[in-house]
Amino acid sequence: MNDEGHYTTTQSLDQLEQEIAGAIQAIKNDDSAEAFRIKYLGKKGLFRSLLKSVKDLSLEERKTYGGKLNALRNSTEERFGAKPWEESMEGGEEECFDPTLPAWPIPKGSIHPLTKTRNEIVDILVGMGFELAYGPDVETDYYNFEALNFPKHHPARDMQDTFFVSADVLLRTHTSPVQVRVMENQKPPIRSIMPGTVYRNEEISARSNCQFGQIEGLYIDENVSLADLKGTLLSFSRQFFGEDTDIKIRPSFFPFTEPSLEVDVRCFICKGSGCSVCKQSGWLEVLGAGMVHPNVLASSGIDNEKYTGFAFGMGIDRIALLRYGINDIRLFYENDTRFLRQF
Ligand code: 2U9
Repeated sequence: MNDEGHYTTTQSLDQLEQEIAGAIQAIKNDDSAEAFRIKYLGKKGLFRSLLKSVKDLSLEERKTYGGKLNALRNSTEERFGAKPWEESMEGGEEECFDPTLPAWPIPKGSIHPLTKTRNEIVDILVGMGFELAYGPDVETDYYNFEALNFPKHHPARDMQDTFFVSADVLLRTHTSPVQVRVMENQKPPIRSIMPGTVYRNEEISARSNCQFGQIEGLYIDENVSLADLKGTLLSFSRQFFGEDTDIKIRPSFFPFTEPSLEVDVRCFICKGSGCSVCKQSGWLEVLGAGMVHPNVLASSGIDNEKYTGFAFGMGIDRIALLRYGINDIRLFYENDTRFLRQF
């Protein structure tokens, strides 16, 4: 039996009215609205076919049944035309707000591997009693070279290595000028560390960049000895690279320290047996250090008869490369989130 068969009596139209009310309430979007329209109000819809059959009824029935059917069709058109389903939508189906849905994940940033490495180094050194000091990236020749005992024609002063702003102004090539400023402004004992960016006019490659992060430390007091330096570096290396770390000290040269030395740590990847990170040597070169040159103390107004000091420096980028087993330093500066997301 088709639908019309159900609604051929005046009483059954009450039932139809209820059915229609429920069907309008169930409309949620444009597709279900169109389905409703076709079913009830369309050319081949229920009202059309019911109204067609009215002509076959008796005069009395036509009046009662026909009148009621017409009224129901009009009220249905009116209620459908008011589009009550749109009230629960804001600007269409796509924007319909359902507070029960799980929220979109909020993209989270992460700490940059260079920042992470720097923070870990700083935390260890601060824990050992060093205080932080900062200074300008744009320096004068005096603070970057002269006060640090660089002879007038030292190759590091060359245009090839240094970015000059003018004959006397340059981008610092190390963080040591900050230590000079600290020495000028403080009396010993001085225990300071200086993290910061330095600039060198070098060809950019997987191994070196024209800017990188550095941390230097300086300790000046009476009776500071090479043994204090060795103890400090061993303690730092064990805290940073692991408590079973061995260090190896080799002689070196820097204009601002005498004697100067370089420190290797036992490769923390292969534990000394040889791997690609340590180039089969079993050792990794991680920092430079030395006893502050008496000329450097004197030029910043510190009595070099009474005081001695040690200094050390390390490149943050190089340590981060080793630590995370990365083979190209440029990755740190490209800000590719596929790389950064891993830290
Ligand atoms: C003052 C006196 C002495 C700081 C030092 C080094 C040795 C050193 C390098 C490590 C890798 C630079 O980033 S790197 O290329 N640094 O080897 N730095 S001693 O000596 C100072 C600093 C300030 C007044």
